[in-house]
Amino acid sequence: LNLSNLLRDAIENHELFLEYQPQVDLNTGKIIGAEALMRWSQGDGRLVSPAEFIPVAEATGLIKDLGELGLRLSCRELKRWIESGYDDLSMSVNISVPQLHATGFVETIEHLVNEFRIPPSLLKLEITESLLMEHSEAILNILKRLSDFGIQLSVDDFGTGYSSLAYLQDFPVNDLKIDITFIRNIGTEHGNAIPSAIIAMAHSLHLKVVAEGIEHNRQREFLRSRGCDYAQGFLYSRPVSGEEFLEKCSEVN
Ligand code: G
Ligand code: G
Ligand code: MN
Ligand code: NA
Repeated sequence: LNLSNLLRDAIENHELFLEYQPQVDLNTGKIIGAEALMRWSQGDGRLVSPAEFIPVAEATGLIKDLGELGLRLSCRELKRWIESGYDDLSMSVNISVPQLHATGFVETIEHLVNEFRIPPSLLKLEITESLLMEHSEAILNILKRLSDFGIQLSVDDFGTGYSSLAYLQDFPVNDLKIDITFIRNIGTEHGNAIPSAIIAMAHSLHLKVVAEGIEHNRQREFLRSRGCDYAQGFLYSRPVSGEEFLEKCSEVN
């Protein structure tokens, strides 16, 4: 019984679901959307981390089905939020590199947006720096088609890869997510320099900045002082169910 077979069954047995971690406007404190994070609750109730099962899905080709499931659940939930009266919350979905390369990716996105009748601008795809580093025409083409369709694009884990600064101007991305490792170092001797530089650079390229993994008030205050746009982290909320997410919106927004 290897993880790959278990995962295949898990997709069919509906053991996979999403949690939503709120993203907050650093100035107003209002919730502007959420990042969808996949969860696997096995038959016996044991939780397996996506850090464990996503790489398995990528290696075995299951990522296409798993990715489509994640996108479908995200769009369905986003539709729910709109119907609950929150018509400007964004939904960020993590996309892995082989998923984006698989045939029909753009068509799948277009199909889901049309099926659920959601504004494409509310759907945000998180791609990693390494994808931009490939700097291939095929990827540029896919990202342009998504962008032309109105989908937002976000660079996840920004700053952890090789420098993709030169490529940023060529890709139609909307925002950068400063990686958690840099947020952790805020307040240490040299720890403020990198987040400050990323924010300044992003703004001069007209990109928005999301800081992820905020756990402490001093991190929030520092990022706010530097003009960072959005924040995500345990200080605000852990990833929660769709219902809990809407409850939080009704408290804060
Ligand atoms: O939620 P944490 O929640 O533990 O996520 C661990 C890792 O799994 C992160 O790198 C996150 O981006 C990734 N991840 C979570 N959900 C998904 C998903 O639906 N698709 C992909 N490709 N990665 C995901
Ligand atoms: O790779 P990606 O950025 O998608 O990963 C998101 C991961 O970050 C998820 O595992 C999520 O649970 C985790 N996360 C979100 N907020 C915090 C936080 O404040 N602290 C820590 N340690 N992890 C966080
Ligand atoms: Mn992410
Ligand atoms: Na990240």
